[in-house]
Amino acid sequence: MPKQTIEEIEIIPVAGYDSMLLNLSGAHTPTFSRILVIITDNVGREGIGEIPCSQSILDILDLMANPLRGEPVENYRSILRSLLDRYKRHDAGGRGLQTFDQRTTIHAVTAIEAALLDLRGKALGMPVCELLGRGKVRDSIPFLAYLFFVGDSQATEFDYPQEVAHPNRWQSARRSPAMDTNAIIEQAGLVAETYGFKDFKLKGGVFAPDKEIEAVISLSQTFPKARLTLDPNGCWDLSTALKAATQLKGKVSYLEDPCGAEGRFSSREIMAEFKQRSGIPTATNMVATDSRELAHAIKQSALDIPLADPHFWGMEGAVQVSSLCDQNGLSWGAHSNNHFDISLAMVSQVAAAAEGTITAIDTHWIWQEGQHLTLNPPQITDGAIQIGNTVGLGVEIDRSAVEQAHALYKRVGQSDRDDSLAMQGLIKNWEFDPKRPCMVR
Ligand code: GKR
Ligand code: MG
Repeated sequence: MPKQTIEEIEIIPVAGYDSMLLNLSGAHTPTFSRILVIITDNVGREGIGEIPCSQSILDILDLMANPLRGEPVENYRSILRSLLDRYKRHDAGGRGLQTFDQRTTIHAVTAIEAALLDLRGKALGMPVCELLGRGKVRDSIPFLAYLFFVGDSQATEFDYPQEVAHPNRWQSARRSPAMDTNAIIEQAGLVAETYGFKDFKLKGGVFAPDKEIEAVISLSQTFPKARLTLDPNGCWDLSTALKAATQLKGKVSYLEDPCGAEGRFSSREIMAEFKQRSGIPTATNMVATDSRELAHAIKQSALDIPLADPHFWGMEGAVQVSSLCDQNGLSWGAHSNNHFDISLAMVSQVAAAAEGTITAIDTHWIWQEGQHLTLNPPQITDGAIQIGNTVGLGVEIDRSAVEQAHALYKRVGQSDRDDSLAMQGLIKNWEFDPKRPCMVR
């Protein structure tokens, strides 16, 4: 049999529509951008990867792509290792202070990893999860309902999509403002009805802590059986987080990044103190984002649930985190940003191979569903995605949808995410402050 080799690599920035979702970084603009990497092998099979978009990732992918042509796909591990070694200096500054991870190399390499794993799986007739870690561990992947306060986009000059006439009750509601507890409860009800979620996460870092705590308490009363969490992205100081903990104990299953670095103390030291004094388990996508940070977090007992998003850990890297979790009595979870269906398939395959206990996986999909880039997007039913008999990532690219999403990207003309732009439409001259909720100015 001839070797499977890399024939062609396409790097395609794409955009999709979004709601005015509020978070510590500001407000989501009407569109979000992602990068697709499509690798074609010597018999014409296509492997796909999807990652967040930035100009620096696009530039580095251009550098990485050319030398890969003609390489055997089965050497994907050494290909990925040498790319990481060669370009790791670009990530030396870490993830940055925003709610989203701003590294370059790890994202670029993950896009190539996903596409190569997809190709390998297709050639071997097996799902990607069988190629990761110790193979498939589970078939059913639980996801959570990711609730957001939503700004009044009509009060700004930005042109957000309006879907009020959509036949689906959730999709007709998701672009409308949601600025108080009642609106969050309504959101939770609609997504639970549509997708069957049993877990809810509220994005905090928007209003003063009391208002967000009130919303979570109300969620716990309305959905007494649900697992709940709140994520203020580290903007509370330790004393605020501990006060919140007394009100939320018994109502949340864990708190995500309730606090962060403070004065002379590191984020992991403060999280450890919070965890010990509050007795509430902690999760993070901010303070344990690479092996060295994770090792410190484990040594200091700062953490119960590392949210090992494969987009910034790599797919195999995220599965390795799950083994570490299993050996250290932690649970594994994954973080998300706005994404299309290819990322949903990537995360599902990684979670299928994750060892030990996993917590329901984050996804922004509820805000995007309907904008598919594949012919067969994964479906969330009963709060979960079933792996079933997938081959590769289990999705096939929809070329015409990708063309349209690329045309939208070109029309928007913005590759890097900047939530301060739309936020300034709500609050004049608004500036990011990692220690102040975005509506508190
Ligand atoms: O989509 O606005 C957002 C979130 O705040 C995102 O940027 C975070 O990276 O979902 C993320 C989180 O869990 O922190
Ligand atoms: Mg988070």
